[in-house]
Amino acid sequence: MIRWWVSALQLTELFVSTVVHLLYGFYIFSTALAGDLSQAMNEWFSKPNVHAVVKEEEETRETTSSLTTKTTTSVDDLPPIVLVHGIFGFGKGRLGGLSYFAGAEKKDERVLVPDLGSLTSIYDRARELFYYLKGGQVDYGEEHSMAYGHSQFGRIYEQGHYPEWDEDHPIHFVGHSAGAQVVRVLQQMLADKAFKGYENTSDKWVLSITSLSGAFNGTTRTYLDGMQPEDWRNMKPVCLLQFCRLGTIIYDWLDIPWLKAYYNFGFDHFNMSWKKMGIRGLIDCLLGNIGPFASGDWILPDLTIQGSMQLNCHLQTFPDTYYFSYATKRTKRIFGITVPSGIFGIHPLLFIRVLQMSQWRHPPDVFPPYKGYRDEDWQDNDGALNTISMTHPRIPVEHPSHFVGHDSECQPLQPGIWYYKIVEGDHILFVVNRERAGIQFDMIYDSIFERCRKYACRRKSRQTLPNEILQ
Ligand SMILES: *[C@@H]1O[C@H](CO)[C@@H](O)[C@H](O)[C@H]1NC(C)=O
Ligand SMILES: *[C@@H]1O[C@H](CO)[C@@H](O)[C@H](O)[C@H]1NC(C)=O
Ligand SMILES: CC(=O)N[C@H]1CO[C@H](CO)[C@@H](O)[C@@H]1O
Repeated sequence: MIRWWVSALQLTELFVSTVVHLLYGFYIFSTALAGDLSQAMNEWFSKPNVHAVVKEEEETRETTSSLTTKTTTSVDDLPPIVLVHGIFGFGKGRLGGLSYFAGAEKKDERVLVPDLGSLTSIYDRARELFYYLKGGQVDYGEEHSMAYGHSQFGRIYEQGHYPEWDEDHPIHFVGHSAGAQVVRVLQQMLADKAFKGYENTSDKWVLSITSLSGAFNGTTRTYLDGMQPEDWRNMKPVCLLQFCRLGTIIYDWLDIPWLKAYYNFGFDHFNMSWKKMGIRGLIDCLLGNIGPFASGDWILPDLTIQGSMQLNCHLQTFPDTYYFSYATKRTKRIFGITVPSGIFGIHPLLFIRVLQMSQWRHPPDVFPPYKGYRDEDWQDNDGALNTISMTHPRIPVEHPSHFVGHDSECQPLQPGIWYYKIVEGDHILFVVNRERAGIQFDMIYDSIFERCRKYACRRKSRQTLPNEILQ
């Protein structure tokens, strides 16, 4: 009787959490869509004689010419700032032109917003990002693609978005959530000279990395959503992520062109469309014999604590790159218990997620992810990631870091150290919907872009170091 009661409870919990998560996803996109629509309306009404669809390139050119009159450097000399999205994210041109970064890309003359697939693994995203910038056909690497059962070659970028990219033309990266880890992996690949035909790559191709709620140490959210703490590459048989898996497989198999142009999970290199694998392949995929979810080459395993540790083992913090990180937190401690900090200014669905994560306990019968793991360390969170994971890379080894209470504390900014701030806010405060963050939105992005522009050229700045370049 008790046993029956328990499983009924578990089922109810599963049902409730599924509904909550679906609504949460829906919430993100609906607020974003609403924001986008109202923006489109504004543009429509404020510029009645301009064609409704203004090409972004034209816009950039306009600002370019107005800028060149003001300053002596032309926009083409500025290092691009590349905004890298996280899980379920998307780049420029998806979802009807919606902006994942809530329009922050308009704050600077030279910003790129690549589209790296919303559920693909961190490794695959990093490979993709390289070719997006350099141009050419994405090469996932022979060894990796054999190991994970996907094609070695992927999408073709006819034209790179920054083909001159090299040590003398380095780039600033800003990553949100998993995007921050993607950039670290890419920098390591550059240092390891991991791109065939590009033997000259080095860590110095990256001028700075700024992380917004970056996923460095993994998140307990993955276990709450269904990854197994004891077997982190696999999901529980019944869980929220299973719905996500089924949905993705069917979406990719149906392969409806306009739908995929609108939104893409990024698994094209797994050949999951009906044309390529037929009914049999679909069944094999659904049964978990083939595909990204079977081999573990997708984003969720990379976001578990164990998966992050495995990635971090190979990732360095480099001495010539500037690192900055904004960790978000929506919890506080009262009488030794971690609880969400207030119910105002947070969406009820996010509130539930924050609460869930603050109550997470590692199952006592399962080996902890690392020696010295404590639940208390992982209770502060922003609804998607644990705050401890976002400040700087910590496991298995801690990287140099410096907590910034006030901006004046990091003068002058040194390369090779992770400067971090802790910001009161939830995980999606700085993406999708600009209105939610209010004035904080502009403050954060303005300071990021300003910092990037101050460190525009490493070579020149080297000569003027140490005291001239301040933030
Ligand atoms: C996927 O299909 C392409 C041809 O469309 C083929 O070259 C490639 O080898 C296939 N990959 C896998 C993993 O089957
Ligand atoms: C690699 O860099 C060296 C100097 O740093 C340069 O002489 C050489 O041409 C570069 N090779 C390629 C393929 O870009
Ligand atoms: C939360 C946290 O920091 N988790 C671990 C990250 O890495 C450090 C260093 O190994 C551990 O001490 C932390 O407990």
